[in-house]
Amino acid sequence: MSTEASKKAFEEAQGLIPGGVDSPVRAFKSVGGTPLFIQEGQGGYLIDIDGNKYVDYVQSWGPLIFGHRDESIENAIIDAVKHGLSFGAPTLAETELAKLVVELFDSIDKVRFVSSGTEAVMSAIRLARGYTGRDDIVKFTGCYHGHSDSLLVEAGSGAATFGNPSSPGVPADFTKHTLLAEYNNIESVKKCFADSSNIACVIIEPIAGNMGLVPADKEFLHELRELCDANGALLIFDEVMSGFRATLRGAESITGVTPDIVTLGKVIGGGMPVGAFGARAEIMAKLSPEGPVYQAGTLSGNPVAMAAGYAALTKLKQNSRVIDVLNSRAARLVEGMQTAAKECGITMQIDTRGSMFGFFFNENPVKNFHDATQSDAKLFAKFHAGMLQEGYYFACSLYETGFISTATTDTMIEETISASARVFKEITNG
Ligand code: HOZ
Repeated sequence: MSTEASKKAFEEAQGLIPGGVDSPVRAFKSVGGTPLFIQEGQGGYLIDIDGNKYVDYVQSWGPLIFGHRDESIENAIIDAVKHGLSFGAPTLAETELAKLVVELFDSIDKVRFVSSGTEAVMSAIRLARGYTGRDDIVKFTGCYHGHSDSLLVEAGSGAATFGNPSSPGVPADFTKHTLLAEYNNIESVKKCFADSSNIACVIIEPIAGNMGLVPADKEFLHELRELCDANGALLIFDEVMSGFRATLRGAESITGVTPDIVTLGKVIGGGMPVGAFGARAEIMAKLSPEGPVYQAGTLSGNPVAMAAGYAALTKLKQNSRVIDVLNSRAARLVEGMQTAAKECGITMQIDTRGSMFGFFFNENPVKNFHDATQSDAKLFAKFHAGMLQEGYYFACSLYETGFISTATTDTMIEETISASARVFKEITNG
């Protein structure tokens, strides 16, 4: 398989764009090799500019639950484009998408649309601070909530991939208000509350996807809720990644824990740039222009993006069993790979939530970021390179989650498992 065109394109891009990419994790740095430049997507497949075809387990890092070029989403976009790209004024499309979100999430009475997950979370934190009149926030090591200043502290995703989970350029004065706790460890949260009586909110990915896939224990989330209530702090569920992927009605519907604010992204835009944050009316009333907490955006609620998101969520709602079907397929995928690995003496930890899947080359269960860092990164890099050669495109970092779409067929899954068996044999023989 030749990737010459991608190599050349990467060289040129590196001279013009830092690292040749517009988002660090895409650079393939932790797995080696050259990032593939993509020509097009077709359902469950990606085709690179050398003409190689891959089964796509990244799906644009989550948004494409119906795969590439889903007909109904594509048609909705084309239709919206014909009416104009952007107005900077309200459209009916925003209200329609808002209705869907409010209907699906019990905890949300009102929602505001923005253009990215980072923006959604940054705004949600400001809202929590404005609502409580407090400054401190608690976040968990290994959780990633976008790249805004106060959240880029011990973060997962690309930040963890490159070993700089806290970034230069973020003043210490900003991050002194960010208290850190350990995922799935309630004692560490209690300590934060003991250390500060000024905590506005605790923010968590209830299904962490940015240190690999590491779901929170139910009891832990219940205890977190109780601690927040006892201390007058808000609980924010960051579901930018897990929203509409792990389950249709949010982590709250499968954990029984109701957050105060939810942040959304990825699937909610159907592949277009959309983020959102929502909460009960009393909290959202603090947001400008109803209240004093300021937040704004020229392209917020963009009509083309709203149309794509509405088409995606409508299709999901109409086919509500889809997430269960995808969960069985995702489970078959990781179980099959785990068995293939075991036959070669390799231990894999696996998990799925809906159409999200995760695996670690690790002897022990992974419950937090520290556990994740104990995984075999070299083996992951070899596995990634081997699978790419076989025509399977997995996330190029062990600190990311895998995604399947409705276009990922059972046959594709079985073929992936067989390919993984070949790759494991090659790795262990070589
Ligand atoms: N932080 C994103 C996934 N967790 C990566 C996005 C991208 O590089 O496109």
